[in-house]
Amino acid sequence: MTLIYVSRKWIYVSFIGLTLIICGWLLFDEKIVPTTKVGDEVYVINMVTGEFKSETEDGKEIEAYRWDPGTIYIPKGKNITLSIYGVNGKEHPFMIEGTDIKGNVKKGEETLIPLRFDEEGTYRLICLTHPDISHNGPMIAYIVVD
Ligand SMILES: [Cu+2]
Repeated sequence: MTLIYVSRKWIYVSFIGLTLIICGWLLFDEKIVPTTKVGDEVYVINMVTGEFKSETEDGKEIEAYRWDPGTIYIPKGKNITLSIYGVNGKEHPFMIEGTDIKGNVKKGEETLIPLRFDEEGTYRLICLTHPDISHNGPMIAYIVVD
């Protein structure tokens, strides 16, 4: 009789313990998925690195690396994430004019850049390897904030 009572008690304790573990796991699991949070918008702008290639009439090969799209629009004071996926070109170290933002985009890798501009204007995203025509550019994108 005593033995049966103890095992029942043990079953209840185990059941409650297991329920707590499952609930805890579900709560923890929800916390590590930030995009499911209600009211917390995640605004991502996607960009890739591209390349234009051509040949002149005298047989000279010309090329220009590009950020694609070349112009993006961001509302003033809004937190966004700029995602840049490296497709063409081995790597593109970059800076955003008028900010401290610097980084690098490598082939086959996604670079995520958190952005927020509190002042209106046009900010240039410049590849430091391909900044102008003489360096296989201009690899410049325009970030329009309004
Ligand atoms: Cu580049």
